[in-house]
Amino acid sequence: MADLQATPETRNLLSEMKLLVATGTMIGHQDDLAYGIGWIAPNGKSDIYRICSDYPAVFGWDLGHIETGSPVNLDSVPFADIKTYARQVHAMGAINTFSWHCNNPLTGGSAWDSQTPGVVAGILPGGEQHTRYLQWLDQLAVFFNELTDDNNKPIPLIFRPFHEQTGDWFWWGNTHCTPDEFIRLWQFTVTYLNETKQVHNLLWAYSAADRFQHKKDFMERYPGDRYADIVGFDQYQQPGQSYEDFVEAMKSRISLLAEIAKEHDKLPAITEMGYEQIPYPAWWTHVVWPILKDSGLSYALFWRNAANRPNHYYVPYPGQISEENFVLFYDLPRTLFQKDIQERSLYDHP
Ligand code: BMA
Repeated sequence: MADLQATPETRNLLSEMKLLVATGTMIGHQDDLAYGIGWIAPNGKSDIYRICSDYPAVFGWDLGHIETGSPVNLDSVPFADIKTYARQVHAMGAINTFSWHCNNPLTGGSAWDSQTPGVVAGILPGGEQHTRYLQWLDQLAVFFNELTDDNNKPIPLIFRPFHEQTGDWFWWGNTHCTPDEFIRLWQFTVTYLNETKQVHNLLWAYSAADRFQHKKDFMERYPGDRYADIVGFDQYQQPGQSYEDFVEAMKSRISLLAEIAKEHDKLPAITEMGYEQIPYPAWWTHVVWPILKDSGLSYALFWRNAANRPNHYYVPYPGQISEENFVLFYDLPRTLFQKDIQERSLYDHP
């Protein structure tokens, strides 16, 4: 494990997730409890629940802007609410995963502000923004350490920082730092949170963009087996892309990922996926299921249903054209939702 001092519950989560792969692939949704189409909490709940009377097995949240001290994240979800949701998720035996679209520490711009060179180099030890980066990690550590359950134990979670690093749109992307700088940033972050801040409830997910053709491209910025628990990538069906093309592209990357996961003893996942607006009524059973069914993936996380951005949604809501097909997808024995995993006691340590 990336954290040799991980809590028993965190270790147990990883072992249980590994065992669960034999049963199926968990289905996840970003910001599922926070908002959806036509509602924002507390006036509504889970678009997936509205359709299936069940929740996803994996819930994604984003910590972007926590580093600024802001009370709300980059998509306007209050961090206090994210904590409440994450506790609910844990109480129902499901899994939380956190990404971090953190601002550019040099310019103060967003995660996508990638034009100024040298940002990663600047936050490494010895760099001019290093102290600022430590303050950011301190804020993260407070959040993770405060995320406790009813027995005051830290809630295990998946942390997926610096994602899509094989692309160039974030300031930590592949054309903005060398592989060595990226790897040093990752390793420093793990060590600082684990050892200096005593955060011991994290599984670390190394999550690439769909910009890799060969194992070596994926592995170019991999921080090493000592620094990751989960390996994954993000890929979306693009407008105009044929279904056959998308299924093929996904399958060939998944087979590379499966080899990597096996060789390095890591858990494979699709850390982000989707087809914006799901314009194809049978997308779930005809496109997603062929991709997932023999994949050996732990989970696939579908992106958010933005309440305030019409047309930016990735799972159906009541009335959406793929709603009925999603229920068929839900009913497949090897797509795992909250009710399928609640009895597994993923966190219990005998
Ligand atoms: C992107 C979009 C943005 C959002 C960001 C972080 O894919 O959904 O609207 O701000 O993710 O959640």
